[in-house]
Amino acid sequence: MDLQLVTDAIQGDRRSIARVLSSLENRTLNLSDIKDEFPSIFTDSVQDTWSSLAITGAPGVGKSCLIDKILIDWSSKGIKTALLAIDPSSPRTGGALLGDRVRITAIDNEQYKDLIYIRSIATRKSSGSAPLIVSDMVEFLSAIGWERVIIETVGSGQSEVRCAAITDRIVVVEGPARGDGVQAEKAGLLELADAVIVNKSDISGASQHAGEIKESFELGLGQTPPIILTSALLGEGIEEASSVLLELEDTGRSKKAKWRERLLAHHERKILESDKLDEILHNLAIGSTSVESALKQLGED
Ligand SMILES: Nc1nc2c(ncn2[C@@H]2O[C@H](COP(=O)(O)OP(=O)(O)O)[C@@H](O)[C@H]2O)c(=O)[nH]1
Ligand SMILES: [Mg+2]
Repeated sequence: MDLQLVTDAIQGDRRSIARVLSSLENRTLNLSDIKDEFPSIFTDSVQDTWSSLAITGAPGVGKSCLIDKILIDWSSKGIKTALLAIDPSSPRTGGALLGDRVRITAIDNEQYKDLIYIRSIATRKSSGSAPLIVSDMVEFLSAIGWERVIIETVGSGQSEVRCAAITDRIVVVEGPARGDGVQAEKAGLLELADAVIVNKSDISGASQHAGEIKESFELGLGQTPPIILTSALLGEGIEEASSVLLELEDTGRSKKAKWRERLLAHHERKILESDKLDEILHNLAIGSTSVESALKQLGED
């Protein structure tokens, strides 16, 4: 491990932070090794609030625009916030990142730029378990002084849901109603939500959709979390959204669902990062072992 690099990152050098995050991403550096060398930065201080928040929802609902407004609000309050934008599809230099650069204007503000760190992650590139790579990055950023870490992720696909579940809180962003109500697939994500934001309130159907979501919580998803209407475009509801999110409580309701996802993420990492994986896959392929015994062998680490 490049001790100087990690030291520089801890001291706040942006390029070193980026390089450490890249090393965590491509698994040339393990968070556990950083912990061994620099145990003092990983104090488990008793927190009375969250340190990581996932903002998740379908592409185009306005997550990046909302996050931009929230970053501006939080940095005006002096809160240091890092954003990890997870883009499952595009390579690092692809269009999505450039698009997000346009949407995230907060970073261009001289007054706030020291309080904001933005990085996008193309999870498809990573060989390991995406949720836990993101989890390592979040833990590192928190340890080096980023008070709040936001993860922007598309809320579909198991890996993306799991990336959200590694955070302390989850916010689901929705758009106006499209006439299909709240479907089962969406209900699975809403089950994890500590708050729901219905964005694009400047377009008709937003408050109707907020009502549908509220109803679906009342009809079975359990305790209703805060449901906030916003327009990132017009700046409406942003103040409420940023202050609700800042103080967001852990909905007891979502605890078990989150732990289920985290457990699966750890299980996946255990399999994907096992030294024996290659050999076991070979044995499975030639039919010399069974899935049952493969799992048993993988569980022995
Ligand atoms: N009408 C309207 N459009 C919005 C609003 N928020 C974002 N948009 C637009 O929706 C599109 C997608 O926004 P973006 O933040 O990139 O969505 P993301 O994919 O969820 O991150 C962009 O063209 C935005 O200008 C809003 O509150 N109202
Ligand atoms: Mg986005």
